[in-house]
Amino acid sequence: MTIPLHPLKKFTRPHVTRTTMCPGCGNGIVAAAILRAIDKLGLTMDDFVFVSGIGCSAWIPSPLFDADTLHTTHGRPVAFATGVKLGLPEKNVLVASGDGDLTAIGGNHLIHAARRNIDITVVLVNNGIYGMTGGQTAPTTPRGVMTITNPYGTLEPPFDIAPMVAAAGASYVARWTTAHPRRLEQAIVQGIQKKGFALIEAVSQCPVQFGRVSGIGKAVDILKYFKEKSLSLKKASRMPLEDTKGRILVGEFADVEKPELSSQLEELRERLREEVA
Ligand SMILES: Cc1ncc(C[n+]2csc(CCOP(=O)(O)OP(=O)(O)O)c2C)c(N)n1
Ligand code: SF4
Ligand SMILES: [Mg+2]
Repeated sequence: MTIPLHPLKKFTRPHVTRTTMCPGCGNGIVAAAILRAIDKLGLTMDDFVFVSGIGCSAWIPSPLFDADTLHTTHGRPVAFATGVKLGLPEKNVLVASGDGDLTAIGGNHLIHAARRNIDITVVLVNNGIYGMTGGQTAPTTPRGVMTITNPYGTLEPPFDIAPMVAAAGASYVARWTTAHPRRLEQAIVQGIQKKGFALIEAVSQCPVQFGRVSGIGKAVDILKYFKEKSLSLKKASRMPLEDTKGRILVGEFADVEKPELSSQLEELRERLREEVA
């Protein structure tokens, strides 16, 4: 009897048979959404360079994806990805990393890449906490949640990542949760196709740290919570602002055409070459 291979197996390294993720972690849903998006577009792993930082979510592409992957230092994947895109403009450069990595230590890289509108796709896994290092408060941790670094409850308000990156200048921004895997996949398709900076915020579950400290519970409880709390931007726009408080707004926050950095630099190089010829 032949056992059929998983349709996404062609994208993963044959010798990697285990993951670093805990059971119930949302990272598997996000990884599958990325790979299905690539499959849907008819692209291969040779069309991509994947870049990640440090954290549980940074293990999504590396070592699992059978591709060129850069597992970089904490907070720096967007900076590395910028270098890769400028050196290899023909490649799709996709960053997959966590909320702490990309909005705490790496926050300035993120907003400046959005401002520059460089053609990179960022899949940001927002699990509301530093998962890998034991559950410290992240810039995304909701107010009041008791973490090991805020044992009396987090006092600071969290970043609202998707609108923040849209305001910084990104061409494409969407937010979905791991309870919307097909919407997530479609947003990644859009992000890869967009010529410009694309951010897909994947609100995801960390049952081991966030589920425990927030009191929401196990993976299934968090997924149910995401379903209940999600509100589409379309519906929200027809509601009084007060009624949208405490909801997870999902949908597309930006989808615009504007000048992109790597092609502008290429044009500039071409012009200068002509001028000195
Ligand atoms: C310069 C530096 N500072 C701090 C750390 C410790 N560190 C590693 S991962 C991490 C946070 C990861 O959180 P996040 O990006 O949200 O990823 P998650 O584990 O939640 O997926 C921290 C603080 C480090 N590795 N390097
Ligand atoms: S600690 Fe949380 S984010 Fe990290 S692998 Fe486990 S469940 Fe996932
Ligand atoms: Mg995190």
